[in-house]
Amino acid sequence: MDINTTIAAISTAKSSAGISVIRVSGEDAITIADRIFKARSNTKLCDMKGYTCALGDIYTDGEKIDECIATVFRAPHSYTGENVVELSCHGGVYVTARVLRAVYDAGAIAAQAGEFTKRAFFNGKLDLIEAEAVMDIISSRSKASVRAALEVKDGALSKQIDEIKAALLNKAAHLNAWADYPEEDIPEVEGGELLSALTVAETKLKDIIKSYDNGRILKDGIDSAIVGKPNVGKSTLMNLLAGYDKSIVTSVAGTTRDIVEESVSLNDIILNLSDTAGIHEAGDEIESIGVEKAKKKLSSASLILCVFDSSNELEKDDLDIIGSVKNIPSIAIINKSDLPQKLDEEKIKSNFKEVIRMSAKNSAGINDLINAIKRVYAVGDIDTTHALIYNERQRSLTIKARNCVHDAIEALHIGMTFDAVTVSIEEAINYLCELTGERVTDEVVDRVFHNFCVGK
Ligand SMILES: Nc1nc2c(ncn2[C@@H]2O[C@H](COP(=O)(O)OP(=O)(O)OP(=O)(O)O)[C@@H](O)[C@H]2O)c(=O)[nH]1
Ligand SMILES: [Mg+2]
Repeated sequence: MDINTTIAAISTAKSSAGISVIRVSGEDAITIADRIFKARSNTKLCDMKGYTCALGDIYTDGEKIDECIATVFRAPHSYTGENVVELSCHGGVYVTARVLRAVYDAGAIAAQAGEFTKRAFFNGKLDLIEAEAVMDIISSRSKASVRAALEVKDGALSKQIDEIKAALLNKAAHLNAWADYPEEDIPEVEGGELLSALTVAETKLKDIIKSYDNGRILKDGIDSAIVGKPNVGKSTLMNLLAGYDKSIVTSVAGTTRDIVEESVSLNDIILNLSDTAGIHEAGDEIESIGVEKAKKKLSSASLILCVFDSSNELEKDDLDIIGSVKNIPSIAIINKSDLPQKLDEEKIKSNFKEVIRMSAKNSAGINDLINAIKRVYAVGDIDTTHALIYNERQRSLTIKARNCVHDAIEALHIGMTFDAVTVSIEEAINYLCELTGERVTDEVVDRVFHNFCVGK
């Protein structure tokens, strides 16, 4: 990436819309925009202050191609930290592409995927964790995950990491000074104090590592299988949660043969649902393949929505299914509550922590189900104002840093020299610097921005 160039890209979705934004960033952004933009007030963009805008038209070869609003941002007060002009033009796919072409012809070059955010990183506007959060905000599918990603973007996680790093740096500096300059009047390193500082750092790192599971739940959702014997209403439940007819529903037992998948967002939680074939002694080959697939899904899912038909008595197939979900987080759904009830619920209640009654056909009981899922996964307890780590890169570096702090604590415990302790603390600091991007290779930076879209 050549940071001296001026780049441009369409920053909004490439489809017909009310407006589209073309973002131009780099030292020459304002000069380039002035070559094609004529303000109705005749003001030149280069004479405008940052955070101001003008209404005008875009011209190419003397031909007016669109009217637009140009907003000027002056370095360093912009998203990238560079001069930026955002041209908000009409959102037609063709007209937007023409305006972008005009910007290229005036001297800008095409931005790479994630290049605006990459420049923001190189210009110190964001650290690597905050840059990753930008992508998380864009890809968020639930209110809670946006909230959590915004916290990270605003620096909540970086602040915690910086605090841990500062405490470790403080100790490493003291240890080094004390070892390297014995003739100076440097106060002796006190083992107890060092140990307690390291223990605090380790606890904080452990808490951050623990937040990963919550981060994954909020971001990627919970893999959930809808299981039960045939005809209990699994597909009806699937359709209710999906909000449309995803699965085929009939009164014939054995309707669903294959796995039907859909990802749904319910308030603060995302469920990656799999509707499965009714589990029982299958009559034909096709059905038995479906039943095998259902059993496999049952054993791999993170959450089981186990459906029972309350208008019928409990049968052996139901009991077998109850037996196979024993060690998996499960919710018993006693369906068809609108019909005369024949099911003895006691057997179910004694096997499930969460039992809810619903009528999937009449959309009754869905809130009880959502609340039960939240209780099973303690989603309501996830503190989205407390920074969560979201990805493997962050998790593995935090674990490595924590292991080094742990090694330092062990070294102290077994009475090793302070030199050995210092080495482990410095290693932990290096991992934390890599986490925030202070010390990081180009390869890592490229990997982080690899998944970004063009225009961001
Ligand atoms: N009265 C009533 N009928 C329901 C309810 N839920 C589902 N049904 C009916 O039960 C029948 C079976 O529903 P499905 O959703 O296809 O059941 P399934 O468990 O997916 O069945 P298979 O795919 O065959 O295993 C259909 O006729 C549904 O309309 C309910 O809450 N109340
Ligand atoms: Mg079905």
